[in-house]
Amino acid sequence: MKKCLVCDHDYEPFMSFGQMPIANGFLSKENFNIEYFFEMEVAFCNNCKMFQLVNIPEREKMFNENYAFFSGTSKNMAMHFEKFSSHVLTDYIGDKKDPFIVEIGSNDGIMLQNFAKKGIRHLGIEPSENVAMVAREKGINTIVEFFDKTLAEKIVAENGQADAFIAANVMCHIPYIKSIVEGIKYLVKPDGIVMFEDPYLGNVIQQTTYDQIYDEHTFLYSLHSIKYLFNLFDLELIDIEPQETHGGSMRYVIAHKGVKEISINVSRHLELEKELGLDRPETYEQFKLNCENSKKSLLKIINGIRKEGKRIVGYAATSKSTTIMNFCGITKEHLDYICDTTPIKQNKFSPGAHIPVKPHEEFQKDYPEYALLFGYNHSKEIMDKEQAFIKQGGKWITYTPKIEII
Ligand code: DWN
Ligand code: SAH
Ligand code: ZN
Repeated sequence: MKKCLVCDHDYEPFMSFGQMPIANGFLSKENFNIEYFFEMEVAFCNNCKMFQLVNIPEREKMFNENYAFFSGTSKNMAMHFEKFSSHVLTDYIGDKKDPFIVEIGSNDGIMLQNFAKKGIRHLGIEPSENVAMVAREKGINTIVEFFDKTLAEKIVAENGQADAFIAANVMCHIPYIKSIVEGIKYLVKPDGIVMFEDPYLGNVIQQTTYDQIYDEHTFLYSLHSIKYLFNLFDLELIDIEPQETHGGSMRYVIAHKGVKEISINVSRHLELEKELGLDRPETYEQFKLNCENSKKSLLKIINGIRKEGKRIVGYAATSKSTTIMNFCGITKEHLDYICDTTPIKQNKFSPGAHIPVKPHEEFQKDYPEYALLFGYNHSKEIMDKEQAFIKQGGKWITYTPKIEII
């Protein structure tokens, strides 16, 4: 019997995606034979309603000085975080004197640059040294550490408590989440605010975007599970704001219990989650079937094109694509290569499937007939810049929101 990471109840995994590599572990040929794999099983805890991975690789295997994801690769995400920052300042900081903002998973500074530019006191906590250095070069105060309760105590001793604790796409990455929430409780001022966003379980279930499941994503949160988790430490969910980023995310606003007014949005959305069945195990049994059907349909399209002898290139070597390729058994027989704008990924091979990753220029030099859109969460940004591919007859294969050729 396995135990829930949040409430310690026993659970049974409801599905295995099979052997998976490190999603951002792009590698060279010499390292093929020492590549690390783990069995990617998922479970739903019917007590605290947390959706979670069963086996989780050591954190240093994922987050280290060779971390391959640089947040700054998307212009639209930079705009998104500019709005996030203004929202924090306007609606939650107001005219507070000398506010102090703490962000975890601050990566290359895509969020904190907006506070730094305004001369606002800030601190980024980012364990992946290479991305943290990019932030430091931009003048953003960053420490190369993993956040937890112990680090929270150190930060408070050195800087005092924070007015705002913010995070994007990192709270769901941390199996020792209880130590994080305990740290937040200690770090944030009595009238302070916690605001974070992560891919939303509701979107994953509704759109069968199972590619949001990979080593880094220990949890997929819902209002139900977040409410339970923060309540353990006398913190409460006071508002939520659905987001379109990363294929559907949820932003959670949290405060110390009893201090701030709770928006009607919270109870309304909890009801919606019940209608969706996010609080019931049967939903996940159905999700499993949906994942298997999605795999079959995608392979049918890809195999059909390959039978005609036409070429397919993967577009954007996202972490999510690691799950798609390894679960569906997509290999270099299917994709010539994957194009991506991130230098550290280029001229290496994709994790597990070992498909070459090439610079974006390669794609523009010699268009294939089809491109498999792994970066669907950036589709607007990508479509805008790939007008020439489309005009000369290039087609996209998409697997969300629908499996189709467009
Ligand atoms: O949760 C996470 C999110 C925030 O970022 C992390 N665990 C890891 C990462 O997930 P991802 O790799 O799935 O994120 P993206 O933003 O979907 O990946 C973008 C990738 O696509 C990068 O490798 C850059 C590439 N890209 C590209 O080649 N051309 C992106 C854009 C916008 C483009 O035009
Ligand atoms: N916030 C950025 C980056 C998300 S990727 C964005 O939304 O684009 C997740 C980041 O969290 C990685 O840079 C990783 O190194 C970092 N991370 C992982 N565990 C962490 C921890 N315990 N404390 C702080 N950051 C952590
Ligand atoms: Zn639980």
